[in-house]
Amino acid sequence: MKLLYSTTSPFARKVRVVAVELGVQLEEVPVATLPTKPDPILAAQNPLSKIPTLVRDDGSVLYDSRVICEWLDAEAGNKLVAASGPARWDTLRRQALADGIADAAVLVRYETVFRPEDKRWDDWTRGQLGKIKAGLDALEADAKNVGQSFDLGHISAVCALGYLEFRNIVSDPLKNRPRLAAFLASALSRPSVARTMLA
Ligand SMILES: N[C@@H](CCC(=O)N[C@@H](CS)C(=O)NCC(=O)O)C(=O)O
Repeated sequence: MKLLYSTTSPFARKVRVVAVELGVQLEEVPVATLPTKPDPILAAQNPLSKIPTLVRDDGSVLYDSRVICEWLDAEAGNKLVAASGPARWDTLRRQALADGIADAAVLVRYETVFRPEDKRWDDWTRGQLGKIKAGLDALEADAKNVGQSFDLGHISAVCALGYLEFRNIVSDPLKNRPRLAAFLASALSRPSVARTMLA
């Protein structure tokens, strides 16, 4: 199976971490992802020209990190997302929270780096930064029982935090968030996390 990805994407990293956790081999194919200039290889597989996009061995395609991660996990027997019950919804809610932080962070980057300077909208950026701060506070409140489990929600949190630090979207997202700092330190000892650092 081929994963269309970039080494800088927090969403593609979710899939890469999940693949290592589940012991699934993916052929990683780097593609460019500027919203203003779709990569033709990516556009041919995904009408939205977004990564991650997974091309399965039979040629069929899955896209959006949530769909790809859930499919990989279902194939492996629900190791990272419970098949049903409260644990499933807790995991998926944490994934939505972490992905929402990453979405806001990617929007901040597009606004502050790629949008022409005279068209930038500070209130928009401030609004996205507000979502990131509130999201981080919620993750901190959530980060109980550090190191006891590592499911798709935790993986999503690692990838969102990694992106904030990698792109320096907010200064020191772990400051005054001790549980989140302990969670990330513990996650970094996992090969899946260490091997997929954004670059
Ligand atoms: N909800 C999507 C978000 C994917 C996403 O935003 N990917 C970005 C890169 S980090 C992208 O492909 N951007 C290119 C574009 O928007 O055209 C997911 O979870 O896969």
